[in-house]
Amino acid sequence: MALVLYASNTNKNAFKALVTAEYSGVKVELAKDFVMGVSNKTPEFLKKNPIGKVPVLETPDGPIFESNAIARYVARLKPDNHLYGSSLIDYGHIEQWIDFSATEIDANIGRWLYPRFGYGLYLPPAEEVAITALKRALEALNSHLASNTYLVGHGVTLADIIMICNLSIGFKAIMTMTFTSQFPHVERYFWTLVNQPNFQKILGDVKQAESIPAVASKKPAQAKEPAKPKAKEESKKEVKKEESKAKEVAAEEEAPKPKAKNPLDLLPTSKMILDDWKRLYSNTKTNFREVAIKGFWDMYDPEGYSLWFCNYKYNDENTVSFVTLNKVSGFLQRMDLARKYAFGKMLIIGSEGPFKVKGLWLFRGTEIPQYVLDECYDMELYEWTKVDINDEAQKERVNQMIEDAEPFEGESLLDAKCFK
Ligand SMILES: N[C@@H](CCC(=O)N[C@@H](CS)C(=O)NCC(=O)O)C(=O)O
Repeated sequence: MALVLYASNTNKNAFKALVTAEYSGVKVELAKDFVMGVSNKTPEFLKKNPIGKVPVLETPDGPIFESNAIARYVARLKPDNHLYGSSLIDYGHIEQWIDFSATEIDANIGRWLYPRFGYGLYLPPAEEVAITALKRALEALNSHLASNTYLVGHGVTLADIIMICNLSIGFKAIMTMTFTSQFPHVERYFWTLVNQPNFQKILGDVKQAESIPAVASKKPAQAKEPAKPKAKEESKKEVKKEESKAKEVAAEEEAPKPKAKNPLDLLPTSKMILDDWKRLYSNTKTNFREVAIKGFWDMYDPEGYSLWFCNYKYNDENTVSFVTLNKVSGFLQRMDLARKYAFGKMLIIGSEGPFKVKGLWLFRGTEIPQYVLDECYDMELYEWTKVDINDEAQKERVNQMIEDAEPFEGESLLDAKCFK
């Protein structure tokens, strides 16, 4: 008889046990009629897991909660299961990677993703810390996978199952190709395993996130009023609300929504055509000041566009040239979402570290577009100052940045990158 697992059919934590069951020839099935947010709040369920979270596995000897513990139990149902390796040291390494996956990968993906989904407070510096920690973990994983097909030994183990399930929510919901391409061995490992029949059967076709989800809501949490006894109608409404919230949670990743028009497309028409400027910039090879810079100011429309200086907040960390250059390239890649509405120049300044990173950006609209601030996390890493075009000194600084003038503010340039 199959063991019953309480969870929705999109829950990556439940997938751990289900994939393990596939590899082990054990029967585990999802509880029928389970509704996330409702079924797991009943007194009956709370006896199985007092915290009311899923997954929970019902066994002949009682329930088990915590997805990794459940997956371990399922693996152990098969004696001498190859998922646990073939030696004590394999076992040690499998447990090592399971813990690494939980604490370094899953936790940091969650700290990045869930506040954006509105589960928890969204704080840009906290997000930055989570992304840095996740990158550190993925770099370590990437190095290991540079010379290993699997985490341990020469076949799939429980460590791979748990790692792939944890990575799956990241790949599906927030880790775009721009992000994961920094970790090519992790990409190869993930796509190879997730397409193995035993994973495919449970996870289905996995599609990588194309963009970083926008922050769901920035409203500060309201102080809760003391609970009042609810009228019958009101509590019915509450149940309905719970149910629809439950459905949202169960969906785990949102279904693609029809694309809303970018608010920048609704702005009054501007006399400045961004593509004309980008073309002029690219095609001007000589007399840059007289042709490109003059052309820029001739076409610049301060009502339809704005200019911004940016200054990296953590320049003292830019001690290694290629790391600094990669950081700026990553920023420009992530700005891809603004290609139709922006032009930028980024200067990496100095002949030796720490290098200064300063830039100039032209944005459609008189403010920095809100969706760029929300969706490109690098924006937080810079101080932004609006250019006062009535100030000749600031205008001259704009000119120097557009033309990569050297020396810039008394220093040579390590590099200049253009976003167009
Ligand atoms: N560490 C737990 C995490 C369980 C967990 O966070 N479950 C979520 C769904 S993926 C849940 O039940 N949330 C409902 C709630 O927080 O009430 C595990 O691995 O099983």
